[in-house]
Amino acid sequence: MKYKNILVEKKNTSVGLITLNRPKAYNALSSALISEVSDAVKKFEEDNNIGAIVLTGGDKVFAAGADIKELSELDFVTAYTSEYITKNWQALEKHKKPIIAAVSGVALGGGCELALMCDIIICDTSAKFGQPEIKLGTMPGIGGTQRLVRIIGKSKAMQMCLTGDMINAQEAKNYNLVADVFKEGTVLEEAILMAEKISRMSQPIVRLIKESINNAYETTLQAGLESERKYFYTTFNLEDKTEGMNAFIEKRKAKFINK
Ligand code: DAK
Repeated sequence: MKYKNILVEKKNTSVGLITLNRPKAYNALSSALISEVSDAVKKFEEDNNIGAIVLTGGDKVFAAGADIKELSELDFVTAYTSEYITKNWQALEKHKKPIIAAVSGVALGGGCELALMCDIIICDTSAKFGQPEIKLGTMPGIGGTQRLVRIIGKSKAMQMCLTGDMINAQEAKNYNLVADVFKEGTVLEEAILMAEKISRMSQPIVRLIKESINNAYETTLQAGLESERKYFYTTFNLEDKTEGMNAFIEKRKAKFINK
């Protein structure tokens, strides 16, 4: 697939970088753009050298949401029966490797929801998050009333979705929407460093941890603890577990082989 709406590259062989690239339209998430992101994510999934992905919109804007010009032409029957670009969004939800969203500027509507599908969100001080769909006479459709409320709580999620008001980077940090806020112009570099660090860990363990944390959203505490314990015992089958513990005892850096 030839990409027209995104830029894709590998950083230091182990990090997959996807940059949304429709700057004139504030990186509006057209069907074509989302299908390209989905394709790029799938290719990185198949690439054994890639340990983590960074998703960014560049240094001015993350994404201003779904493409309103495209949405304005949709009616209920077409949107519902064609499952309006749902499958392509799901590629991100189902991706097994960690995805870090590096946010500068606005992440609105589907842009905020896209960041919420990632495993870690970091941003710089220029970031603003919002669910302004109500101002367009519609509502969030891909996680804004579900993922957001689980992270920032009911009251703030209600306020954001019912007023359409944005929150800034510091508020996003206070509400645990983002893991960290960095100085303007440095978030991408920080995201790549973080992705590289994750890529140096044992990849089967990275995958188990991601799965286990995501399980916490889907299950009861007891069931989650039970499955976490089983995942933990599973790690004792790995050569990387022997290497990691020996390296600690021998006071050297572990060299993981992903086995
Ligand atoms: N779509 C299309 N074009 C957009 C856009 C968008 N979301 N946001 C900005 N643009 C375009 C503008 O039309 C303008 O284009 P030209 O007129 O120059 O051709 C250009 O970007 C610059 O925008 P402005 O002139 O408005 O620039 P400002 O700096 O004054 O304002 C802004 C920037 C980002 C605050 C403003 O543009 C804005 O409020 N944008 C709309 C934000 C918004 O309402 N987003 C929510 C969209 S609804 C689903 C999947 C996804 C979704 C739902 C379901 N399923 C799979 C089920 C998501 C829905 C949404 O996100």
